[in-house]
Amino acid sequence: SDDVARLEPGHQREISEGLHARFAEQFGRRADGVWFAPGRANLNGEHVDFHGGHCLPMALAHGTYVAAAPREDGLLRLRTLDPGLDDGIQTVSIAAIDALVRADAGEGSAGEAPPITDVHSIVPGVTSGWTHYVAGTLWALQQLGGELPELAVRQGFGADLLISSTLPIGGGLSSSAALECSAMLAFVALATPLGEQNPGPALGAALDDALRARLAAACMRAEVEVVGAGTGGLDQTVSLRGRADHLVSLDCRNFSVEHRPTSRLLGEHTFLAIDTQQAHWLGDGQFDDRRADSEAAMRLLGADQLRDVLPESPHPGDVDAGLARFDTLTGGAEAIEGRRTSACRRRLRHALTEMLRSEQLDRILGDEKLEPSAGAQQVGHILDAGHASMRDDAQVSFPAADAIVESARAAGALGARLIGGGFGGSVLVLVPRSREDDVVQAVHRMCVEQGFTAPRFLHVAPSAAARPVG
Ligand code: GAF
Repeated sequence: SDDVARLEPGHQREISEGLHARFAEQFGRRADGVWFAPGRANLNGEHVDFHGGHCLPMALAHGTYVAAAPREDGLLRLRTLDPGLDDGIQTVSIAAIDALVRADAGEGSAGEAPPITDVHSIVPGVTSGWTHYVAGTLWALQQLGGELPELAVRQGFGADLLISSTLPIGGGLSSSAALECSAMLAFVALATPLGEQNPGPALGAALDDALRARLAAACMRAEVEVVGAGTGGLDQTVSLRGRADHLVSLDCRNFSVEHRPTSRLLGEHTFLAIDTQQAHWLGDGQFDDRRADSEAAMRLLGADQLRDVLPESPHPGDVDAGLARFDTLTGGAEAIEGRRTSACRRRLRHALTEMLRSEQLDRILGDEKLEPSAGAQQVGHILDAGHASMRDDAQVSFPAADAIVESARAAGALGARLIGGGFGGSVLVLVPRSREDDVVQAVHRMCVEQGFTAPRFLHVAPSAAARPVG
């Protein structure tokens, strides 16, 4: 029907030109360029990046655009065009952010500033809400420049930024990382020797994979240390290191990346993301709570990271063995580290089975002898198993996501699961191209009938990494 909401990625050139025009209106000067960073959908590997697990994400065509021009007074002036967030131009002082992070790390004098890890205690006028992500990114780049002269931020650098996104904000498709990574490229281009030597589109070519990996780590620091959200690096990695028509096969033990072509799998099939319109926010404590359960299990097992509980090429029996060891070590106690044992065991089971599923998927995607439709069937089953694990073991799903998964399958999808951190966000569906519209219509109708907010649909085509676009 006509009221189905589809989110289109738009035309990069038109978006970039429009942003240049709005920038001139807003700031009364010309932008030096526009930088883009994609959101992501993750086929498998949720809540395992911070445990050294294996993830299989892809970069989306949807993402965040930043138009920017430098200033020389150490101030960031930021405006977002997102109607839900726009509150006019926000001004942030980078020197103040630095002082706050130092005080939090115990390097400043006591009482100098409230701890920045508590989002609500950040002092007004320094930064608030979404502006943390941008300010934190520049702060993290400054830290990185301490090690890498080509990324040293020049003294007194500041910037005007105008931001616009084709992603749903808080929709579980990595709008936060897309904001960090697009701002990061703008800052690298405008503030560092690397940008000076490689102006405009040349910057894209100057960013080799090793450098992109370091920038991803810096974006992650921004989110962990400045925003105070326990992100594990998956989102920033795929945004900066994804590739068109490929999945990223990401080993979070060392953040090494390989690319797996999707052309065979996606010949007759396609991915669809369904934004439930139940916004999630990583900083609200629920994500960290799940993470703390699994970390308690990790310490009980004496592992540095949960990935170490499994051998190099794990099999289902290895998951059972890990759980059996957990049971022996808890010895029937109701709590470990003051957390419910049963909850910690579920988080452990999610992490271990999720890691196993990534290995299985990686094998399927790499198997050139497998007939494509048989491969798609197998991928579909693994998506379904991933959803069950998100719902029953990680316990991060919610009624609208469960109902959408069911409805998509009933309408012809090969598999579907909740992706991202959970407690809101999006469902990823694998569907024969010929059935995509049936799935969209059926899910929309079901949501209206059951009283869920009408979802929004995004066609997912694995796309290129963050880059300068205009
Ligand atoms: C969020 C986090 F930011 C990621 O690091 C990852 O943990 C994900 O949730 C769950 O897999 O997006």
